[in-house]
Amino acid sequence: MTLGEVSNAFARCFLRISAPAALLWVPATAFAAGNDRFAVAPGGYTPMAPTPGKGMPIDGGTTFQTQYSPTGLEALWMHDNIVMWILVATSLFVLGLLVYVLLRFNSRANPVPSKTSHNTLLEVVWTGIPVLILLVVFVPSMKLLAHQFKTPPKDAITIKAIGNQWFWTYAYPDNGGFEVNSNLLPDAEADKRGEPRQLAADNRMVVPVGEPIRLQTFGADVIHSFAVPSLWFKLDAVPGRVNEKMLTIKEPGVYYGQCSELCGARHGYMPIVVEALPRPKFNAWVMTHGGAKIDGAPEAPAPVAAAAPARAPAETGAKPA
Ligand SMILES: [Cu+2]
Repeated sequence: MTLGEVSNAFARCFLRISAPAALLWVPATAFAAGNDRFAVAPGGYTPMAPTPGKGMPIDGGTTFQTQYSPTGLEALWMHDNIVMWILVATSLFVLGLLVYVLLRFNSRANPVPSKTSHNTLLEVVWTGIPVLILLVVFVPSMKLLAHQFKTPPKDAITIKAIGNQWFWTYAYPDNGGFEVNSNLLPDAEADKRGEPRQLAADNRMVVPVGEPIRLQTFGADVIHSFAVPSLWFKLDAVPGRVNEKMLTIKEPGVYYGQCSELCGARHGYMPIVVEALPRPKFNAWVMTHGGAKIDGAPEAPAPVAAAAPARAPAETGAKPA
């Protein structure tokens, strides 16, 4: 860890020390109630312009990206307020001991070494204190793990991210089953659209904001990994198995990530772009695809057995007007 990272983490610690974890953990909100769930914003879909610095790496950045998911906030809080303090204190303590030993027990200062080989009290202390430290880390870790792998509610929307060599496919089984292929945008095109180079994609994974999403990952050929740092989300996409994790995004926005498992020659060129939109706008995007339907919307009633087909004008002898 560089000095910059340590000082950055300290700065964040002071900013956030007063915020208890309980306040940062926001349970996945329920769906937009009633008609909002099925509302379709007028005007179709226009890709959202990214906010500079949000959901993407920043120049000179040395630490975690700002988080936009409940688990991300919880994990970052734990890092800043628990793990980082323990890490710094332990490092300084060990460094202090080393310096003390170097100065106090070198051959000049201490020509006749002690022959002590056991000290029961010391041994109990240096075993007991690390155990206590591990317990302090264990409790919030397990809570975080449980939150990260909480089962999504039954009516959560399912979205599949399929890793291919070397692009992503996003499937929407609850929305009629359409699929979207997502390929890297060339640098010039990314510049033109005001998106970060090497991270922009031609088609995005569009999702509803503030709702639990059942995100499933698959590998079509080799192992890939679906990872978006600003959402604290990383899940391997493995051939022959389904991995699943709940994702809730707190704010509308464009969030960038990359495949995070070495998957071959163009591993570095399969970015992930998640665009979180309010429900009506998400529905509008869904409806731009052929055969799409809004998830949870009642199926159209089956057509009633058709009456005898009308006879063609030629058969009835009628003349067209
Ligand atoms: Cu990959």
